[in-house]
Amino acid sequence: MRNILMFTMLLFVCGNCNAVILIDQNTRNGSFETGQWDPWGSGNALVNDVSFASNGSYYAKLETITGRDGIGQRNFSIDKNAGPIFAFSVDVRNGINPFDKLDISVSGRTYNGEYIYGVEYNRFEIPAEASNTWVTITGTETFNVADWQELDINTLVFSIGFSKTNWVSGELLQGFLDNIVLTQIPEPASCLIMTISGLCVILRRRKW
Ligand SMILES: [Ca+2]
Repeated sequence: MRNILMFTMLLFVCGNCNAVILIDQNTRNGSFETGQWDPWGSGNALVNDVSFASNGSYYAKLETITGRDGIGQRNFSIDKNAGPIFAFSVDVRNGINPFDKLDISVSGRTYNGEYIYGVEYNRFEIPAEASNTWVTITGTETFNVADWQELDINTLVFSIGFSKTNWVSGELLQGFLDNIVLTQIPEPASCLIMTISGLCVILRRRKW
């Protein structure tokens, strides 16, 4: 029984092994609590309202008459050895005239300047309940191995973009973002090797 518990604990630990936080409420202004856009590309406005924010007191308001609006970050310090998988979590809420789509992507360029991006197509329908409450959208972006090897990590960009299908020219659209988290997580294969290695250490110590 004790061995089962240890093995379960090991699996749990390795589920998060070597995960690198790139953006969260304490890192790179993931919750907008500095009251400044930096290092995000600027949107319409940062609003200080603790009664409305999803996390802390500030949230980002994006407002446009051009049909789409977004924010992003670049100039990450990325360790390629930490793996080609990125997990994200974004809190979204609709304004009075809502967007209906949210596109979230991690992209970059090869050393030759070719544009590459994660294999997932992360376009989300913003659910109707986002008009009354914050909705958390999560997912991953994974670069295939060949792309990851060729990626110039200095070009990596994380972007979040609102849009609306059937947008009418001149229509004012509004949406809110808060509590944004981006992590770089190790490949499952690497984790499995670490899990097996850890298990071997346990078994050796117990002389199984
Ligand atoms: Ca916040």
